[in-house]
Amino acid sequence: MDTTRSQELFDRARELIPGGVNSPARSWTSVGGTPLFFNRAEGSRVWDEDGNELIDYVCSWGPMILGHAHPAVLKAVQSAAINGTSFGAPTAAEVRMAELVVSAVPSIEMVRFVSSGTEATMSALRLARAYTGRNKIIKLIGGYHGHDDALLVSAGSAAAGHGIADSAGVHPDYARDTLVAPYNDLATVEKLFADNPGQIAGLIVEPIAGNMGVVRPVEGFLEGLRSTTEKDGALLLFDEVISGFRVALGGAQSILGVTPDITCLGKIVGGGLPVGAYGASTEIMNTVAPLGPMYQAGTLSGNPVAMAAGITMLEELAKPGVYEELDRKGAALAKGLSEAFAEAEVPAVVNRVGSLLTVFFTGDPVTDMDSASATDRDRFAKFFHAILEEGVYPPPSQFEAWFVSMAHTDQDIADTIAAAKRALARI
Ligand code: KE4
Repeated sequence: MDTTRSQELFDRARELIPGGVNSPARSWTSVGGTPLFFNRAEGSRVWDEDGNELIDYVCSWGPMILGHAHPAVLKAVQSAAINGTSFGAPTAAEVRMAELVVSAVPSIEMVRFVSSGTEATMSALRLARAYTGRNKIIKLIGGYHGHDDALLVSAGSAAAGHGIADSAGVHPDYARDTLVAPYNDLATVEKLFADNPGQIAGLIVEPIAGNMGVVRPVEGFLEGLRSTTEKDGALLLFDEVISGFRVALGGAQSILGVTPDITCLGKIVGGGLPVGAYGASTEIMNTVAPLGPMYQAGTLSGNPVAMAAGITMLEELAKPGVYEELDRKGAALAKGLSEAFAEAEVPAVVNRVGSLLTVFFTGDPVTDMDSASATDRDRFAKFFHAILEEGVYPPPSQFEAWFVSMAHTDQDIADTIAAAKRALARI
């Protein structure tokens, strides 16, 4: 692949922007090489500055569940933008968006929009502390919830790939109140509650983990978190920034049958524009300013252009058959990849939930950060570059999810599997 233009841009970008990127997940640090600079995307395809066309499984790390540049989303954005891009005043679009979120997500009776997933989880934590009057929180090792200080402890995603699980600059007093347990380890969570009775404000968890790569909750794990938090008077927070509107319109909570106290949303909810959200019962949300003592604000929160994208996205996703189709395509891709690895006699597992999946190079199950970290990450890096050369763009990191969209055709899936076979032959 000719990547001359990307290289030139990367050289210049690195003089101006730390690592040449505005988010470490894009830096390819864990797979090596020069990140491709994209300039166009449509449906399941992305094009880089050197004209290379790729089948995309990053999909902007999740938002592009309808495929890139969806005509209805673009039309809604354009129609909104010509009326002005931001007023700093309430709009009808925010009401419509709130109606869609409240009607879709079981735990949400009232919602506040912000501009990123990080803002959503940061605000949700503050809300849990404000509502309970307690200071400690629990998160799971390998859970990534954005870059809020209290949550950059044993984090996943690029924080794990970069070995900065505990980021520099986080005040030790702040991190001290963040307790951690391995994902899927209910006994350790219960011990943390026993050792800190009446002191935990909330436990935040990705109900389907996406930032260790995809890891499912084991039978009874989420139910155990629900009953343990309830018993202690702590809140249960579901970080559904990835799983929200991804695995079902109501998110993981609607298919796994466990209802949290607070839900955090992002990615898909903004249709590719900057939107995050946190929601809960009216009783809990009455704590939020201007109603209550917990302050949270934002110049561009509920931005009308972003709301237009989100409204169109959610209305499209509410149409019948969408999630069955996403699951069918996810299953076809996972099956084909597994067969390709078996044929090449390469030990690999594919963890999948719906249209979310991750390939791990290991012969053992991957159920938490330890087992995810123990997989063959060198082979992942080699496979990444080899399949890229074959025209397929998976996430440039082991600790991320592959995202399948409504725009990925059966032919795309077949081409991806064929590309994987050729890639395996190369490595
Ligand atoms: P943002 O602030 O990046 O919008 O959302 C933070 C966040 C919160 N919760 C979960 C479960 C998340 O996955 C994320 C962000 N995900 C990463 C990668 N998995 C986004 C990619 C990036 O950091 O550039």
